[in-house]
Amino acid sequence: MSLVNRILKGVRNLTLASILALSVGCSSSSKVNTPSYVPQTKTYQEQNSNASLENLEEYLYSELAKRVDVNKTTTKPPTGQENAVDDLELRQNIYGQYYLTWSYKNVGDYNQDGIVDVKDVTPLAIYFGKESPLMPPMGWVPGPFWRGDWVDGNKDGIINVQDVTPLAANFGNECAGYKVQIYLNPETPGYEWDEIGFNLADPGFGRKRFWFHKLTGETIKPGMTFYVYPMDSEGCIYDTVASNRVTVP
Ligand SMILES: [Ca+2]
Ligand SMILES: [Ca+2]
Repeated sequence: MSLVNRILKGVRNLTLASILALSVGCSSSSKVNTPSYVPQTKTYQEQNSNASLENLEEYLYSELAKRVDVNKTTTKPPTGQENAVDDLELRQNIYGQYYLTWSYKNVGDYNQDGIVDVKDVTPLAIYFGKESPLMPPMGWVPGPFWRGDWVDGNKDGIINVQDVTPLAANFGNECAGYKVQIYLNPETPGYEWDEIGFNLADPGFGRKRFWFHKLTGETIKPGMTFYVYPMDSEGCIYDTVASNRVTVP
């Protein structure tokens, strides 16, 4: 079934009863007629027992039906403050050469493939009911490189059906990489220095990470300031928000 048809089906299913039933992970159609609000205090096990990929997908389509213009198929880069990089760092390697590094941010892209779409429901089903940030693999210590919160779209500390809403709100957002911008000094306007493609992101074991090594000792001077913007596949950064800035000491 095409996305448009699934969304239209979502419209047909968009009744108060069905939303309430799905919002508590109810998979039985017989329960749709007797919805009841279950507060956040419901245990993780109870929520997990009712979470299915199908239920989450249907809830997503219902959410999309309320938001998406089904005739509009264009993508756009991740916009807004919630998608702005906030951990850009300027570091030096053992040879004294500077490089930039930052974490990938694209709310709703739960499978971290660069685009927010229906495939991002699958990680929700996998991690459903778990606390966020998710624990790193055995032997890894939580730290700046481990930001296991990429599936927790609403940042409430738990992976559940409420993380469908941020997915729907950002549906279609595409991050094809980042543009690296620079201020030569505080008195001059910033301009585009270079860019890095999404395919070069380090998958790691948690949130994807970018490492930008195209800074050379000859050109990097004290006072230079760097920041990054997410871009879509057309290089568009319209309405995106710049990262934090880092300055060469
Ligand atoms: Ca995705
Ligand atoms: Ca959440």
